[in-house]
Amino acid sequence: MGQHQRENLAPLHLHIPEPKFRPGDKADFSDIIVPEVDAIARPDEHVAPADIHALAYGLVRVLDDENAATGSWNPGLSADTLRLMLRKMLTLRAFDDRMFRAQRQGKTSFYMKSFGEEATSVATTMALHRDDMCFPSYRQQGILITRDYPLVDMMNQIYSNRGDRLKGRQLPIMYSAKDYGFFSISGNLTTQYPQAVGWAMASASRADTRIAAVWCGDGSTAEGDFHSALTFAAVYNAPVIFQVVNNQWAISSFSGFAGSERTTFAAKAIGYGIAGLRVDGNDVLAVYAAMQWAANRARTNNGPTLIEYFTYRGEGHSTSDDPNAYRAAEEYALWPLGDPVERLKAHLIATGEWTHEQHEALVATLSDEVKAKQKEAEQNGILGHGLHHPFETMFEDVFEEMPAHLKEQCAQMLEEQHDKFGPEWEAR
Ligand SMILES: Cc1ncc(C[n+]2csc(CCOP(=O)(O)OP(=O)(O)O)c2C)c(N)n1
Ligand SMILES: [Mg+2]
Repeated sequence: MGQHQRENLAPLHLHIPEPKFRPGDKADFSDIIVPEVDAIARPDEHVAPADIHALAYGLVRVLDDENAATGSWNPGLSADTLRLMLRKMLTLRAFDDRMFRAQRQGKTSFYMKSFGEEATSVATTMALHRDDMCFPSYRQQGILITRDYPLVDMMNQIYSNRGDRLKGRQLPIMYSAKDYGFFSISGNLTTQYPQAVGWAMASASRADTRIAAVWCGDGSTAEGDFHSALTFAAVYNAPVIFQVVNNQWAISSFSGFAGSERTTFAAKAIGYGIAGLRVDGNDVLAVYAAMQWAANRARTNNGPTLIEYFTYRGEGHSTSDDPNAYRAAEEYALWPLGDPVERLKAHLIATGEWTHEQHEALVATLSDEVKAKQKEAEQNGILGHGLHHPFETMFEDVFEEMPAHLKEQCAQMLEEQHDKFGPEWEAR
């Protein structure tokens, strides 16, 4: 009973979002509208944001139901480029599988896969220039793989071993690679959004030619940082591309808690007066085309774009999660937009540029390659086996000259280690 209730008025109540399907239910996605390819044709890259509101509610597609590439958004990529895209996505899948298993084997404490979302990191990176700056979330390892970052270095970071370029200072998978245009991943959701805008504004204020691209999840759009970033970018017309990987879930919360029952994520662009595109995130060609369109706009001072990739998180949130506890089984198999790798494969086979045999052979080769890299990385150590950066390095790299109080603390730590583990530990 409310404290201030008037008898002649209906009591107020809140709406609490509830996902449509729970464990034990059979998922039914028949209410998801998948428009025809080219339902809205590709507009000129210099179009005013106010003239393309419909694109924020539509779904940019290139691969049709038979996996033929059609329509005005078709980026017309060569078969070689498409095979490279396929290779990168398969490498990512092989890498994810090995590292997930490594966590289960106790070789690391944590891992996050990107199964089902591979197009949103691989195809987007291929549409950018190599020197454009990426501000990823934790599920865009595909950027590093696409930019040929060494897999062994990624694994060293996951194992926090003595080869880890980040010296064990970051949670596994939170890479940082400045020389690859890959900003340090932060566990604090959406902090990368204002950082990307700041970087893009700096690039423009220096009359540079590089642009910034930033990724976050559907759930992350509920963070204040998302909105202040969009405001800054709109005000200053910053050369930045905002991407929302709408994989339907934020750990165990479905996208409704971030507002998906009310509008699309792409439509948030409209309120800020910037361009917004909603894209089939499992269609590599549509993802590439959207990023290319947005990048061309940003590069020609036509301002920021917000792209929503409509996709599905095929597996658990992380190795610490079990989606069987909160969502219906087989949701991924029933997802109406299919699987990004399977669709590209089918497209290449249909156009005579690929065969099932070639595909199987490539999957096997990549699996062997990743396994070999894993062996190499494990020479540098795995979790709990002692081969990590020396403890004293945790005090380094903050101050140019280590202040006296840190020197003292470091010495005290070494002394305590000595007392606890003795000379054996020191000899390592
Ligand atoms: C500021 C902040 N709040 C909460 C968390 C805990 N958290 C980590 S991941 C996550 C879900 C994010 O979901 P989404 O943005 O959809 O990305 P996805 O995991 O689906 O890729 C949450 C709530 C966090 N890391 N940081
Ligand atoms: Mg999500």
